[in-house]
Amino acid sequence: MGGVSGKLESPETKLEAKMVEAMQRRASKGTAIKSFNSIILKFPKIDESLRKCKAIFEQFDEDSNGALDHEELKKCLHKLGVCFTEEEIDDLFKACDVNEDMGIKFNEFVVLLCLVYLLKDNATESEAKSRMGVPSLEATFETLVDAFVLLDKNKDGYVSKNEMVQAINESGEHSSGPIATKRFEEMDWDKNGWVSFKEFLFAFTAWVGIEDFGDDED
Ligand SMILES: [Ca+2]
Ligand SMILES: [Ca+2]
Ligand SMILES: [Ca+2]
Repeated sequence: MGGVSGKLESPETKLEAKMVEAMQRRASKGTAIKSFNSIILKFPKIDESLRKCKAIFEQFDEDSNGALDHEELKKCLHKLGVCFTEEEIDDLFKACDVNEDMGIKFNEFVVLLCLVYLLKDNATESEAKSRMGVPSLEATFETLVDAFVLLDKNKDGYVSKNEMVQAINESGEHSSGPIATKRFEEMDWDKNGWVSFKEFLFAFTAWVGIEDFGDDED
């Protein structure tokens, strides 16, 4: 860990600081995932549980406009048993509403729930048993957290390009350098050279193909 010169700037928001802290706490417990490839093998399972997540989303999108507004989100989190303050919900909403149109779309909703899942990790043991009353979804979020922990070798709460290269190298891919760089650039939205858990989640939901969900019916 020592000897890193380009020190990471402090997290921009209180929420991000909390995320990093929660991720570091989680990382100290280790990860159940051993390689980058094994994450990819879990995609079908993840896909399945995200479809359940879609049902929850639609249920709380009361006016069926394809996005959760503030009120709809608050009701949804309440129903899932998430006890967050008004301010925390606001912060989450802002952090996940990436195109700032004041509505949480489905892919943003998945990211938001996963952030909630991670943040609730500091609940007491008994509370932590079921953090949001949707076990299959929680298993998926656990996988996503595990995947991030696998990538974040030095456990500083961010994934650097080197860490990405290392993870893909270990998976035994040929010409892993370019692949890792490409993956990394897909993830690092704000191009600051670090991938936060939030950025990772947005990229991940795109990889799993979550965008294709919506247009089946309706
Ligand atoms: Ca709505
Ligand atoms: Ca790191
Ligand atoms: Ca970044």
